[in-house]
Amino acid sequence: MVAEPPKETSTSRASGSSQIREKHDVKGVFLRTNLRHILASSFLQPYLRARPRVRLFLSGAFFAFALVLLFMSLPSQSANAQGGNPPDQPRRGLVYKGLVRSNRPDCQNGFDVQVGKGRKPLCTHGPDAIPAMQGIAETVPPLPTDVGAARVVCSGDGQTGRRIQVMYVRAADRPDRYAEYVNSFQQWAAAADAIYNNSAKQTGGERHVRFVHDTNCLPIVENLVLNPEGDDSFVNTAIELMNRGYTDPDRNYLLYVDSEIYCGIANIVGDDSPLATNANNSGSRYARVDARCWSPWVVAHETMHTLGGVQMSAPHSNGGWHCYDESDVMCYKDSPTSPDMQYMCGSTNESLFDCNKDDYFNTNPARRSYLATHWNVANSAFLFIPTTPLHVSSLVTGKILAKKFTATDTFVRGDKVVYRFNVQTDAGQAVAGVQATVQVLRPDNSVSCTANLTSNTTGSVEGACTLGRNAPLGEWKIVVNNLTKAGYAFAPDANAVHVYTVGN
Ligand SMILES: [Ca+2]
Ligand SMILES: [Ca+2]
Ligand SMILES: [Ca+2]
Ligand SMILES: [Zn+2]
Repeated sequence: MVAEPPKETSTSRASGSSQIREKHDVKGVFLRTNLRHILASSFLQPYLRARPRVRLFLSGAFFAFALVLLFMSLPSQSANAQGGNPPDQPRRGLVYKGLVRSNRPDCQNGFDVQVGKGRKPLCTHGPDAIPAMQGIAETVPPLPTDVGAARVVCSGDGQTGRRIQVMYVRAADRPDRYAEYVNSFQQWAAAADAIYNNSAKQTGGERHVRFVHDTNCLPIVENLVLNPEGDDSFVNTAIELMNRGYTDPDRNYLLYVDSEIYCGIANIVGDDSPLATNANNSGSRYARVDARCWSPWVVAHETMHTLGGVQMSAPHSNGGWHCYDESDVMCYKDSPTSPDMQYMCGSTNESLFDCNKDDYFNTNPARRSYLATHWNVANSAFLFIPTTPLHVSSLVTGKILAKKFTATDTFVRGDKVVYRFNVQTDAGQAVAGVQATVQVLRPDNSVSCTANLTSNTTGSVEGACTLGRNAPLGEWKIVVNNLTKAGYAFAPDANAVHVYTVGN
């Protein structure tokens, strides 16, 4: 059957709709003719008689009333929704169980995660939908084992300070897949770290995630078993983790949860202060990534939330703790009412943070710009700029005889003890301009001399300490206590101490 184009002539009487069209199109008196007769004694009468301005008001009121009727009559798609939560869409990882619309100012447009009496609720923007690129409905398979790729950038002892603790979390009624996946968890963490660092490089900087790691720079993955209900909702997971002591303010927790409920969901707090006291600059926050979304991209997205991106005051905030200036890990249309995406950066930026570096991450923000005056995750205490380890080498003592340095470890009272050492990297490369703090200690470890010296162009440092007439006899020590230079860190070892003897 071929649809007939609507006729524009007054001869058409084929159907009611063409009749209305004809009258409306031809004469423009549609309301005054047919409908007025039909509705002559209806509730629309006052509307029809009213003046235009009142008519406008009445039509607005009628429209609103009709919307309410329409909404009430919907065969509740939102049967699962509670307290005005959006409808669940489990296939997309959108589950709102246990979340309560927040009215707290630091959780604007978000949800309270009510973690029990006497505890301040946590905040979340809600579940993140499975991204198109993830595009699967099952557990992500493990990666080929590659210890090299699983390493992260080492930071200090792997324990102290603000760090992200990686955890494998499963409910007691789920099979244990720790051994099968532990290397993959490390690899996804390391690849998420690359997203942070590649984003820093865009502004000439360097930033790595400070993970809890072992001496081989492999992130330590804790293996935690929850009650059977512990994985059922974000609030259950948070409560059980808190009850079990995962509340260290120096830790944010990256939870690889062996469940298919969510894609990812995480805590965030509304605090856009640029200061180190920003609430997002300390723990303990939870970033939960479920098995359908185990990937660097989702790990990067959820951990970024726990570090405070994207604040509602950001220039391109979409009003839901994300952004609309794509391409960007943190930007997506997270609700039908959020602004449409604007493609201001190329598609390669989809695996990088902050298109144009103006909303939440910039290692070098312009003076007075938004990120110079508001919370900038590049300044997070959970991130760090790696430093090159500096070592002391060839620390020796000696005397100057005939203007020449002669090495010796034996001295008498009144001697001028000259010491020398080199400053170098792990690779043995000399480093100039390093500030060195040196102490000369008596046999009882009391301080005889202290000096602040600087390495010369060949990385060499020289100092001296003269022995007094009453200098105690025995074993003395030269100790290099610190080496400082931007981009480097002192790595003390046995080479930083030298022992010599003072005798008669
Ligand atoms: Ca369960
Ligand atoms: Ca995006
Ligand atoms: Ca941006
Ligand atoms: Zn998100």
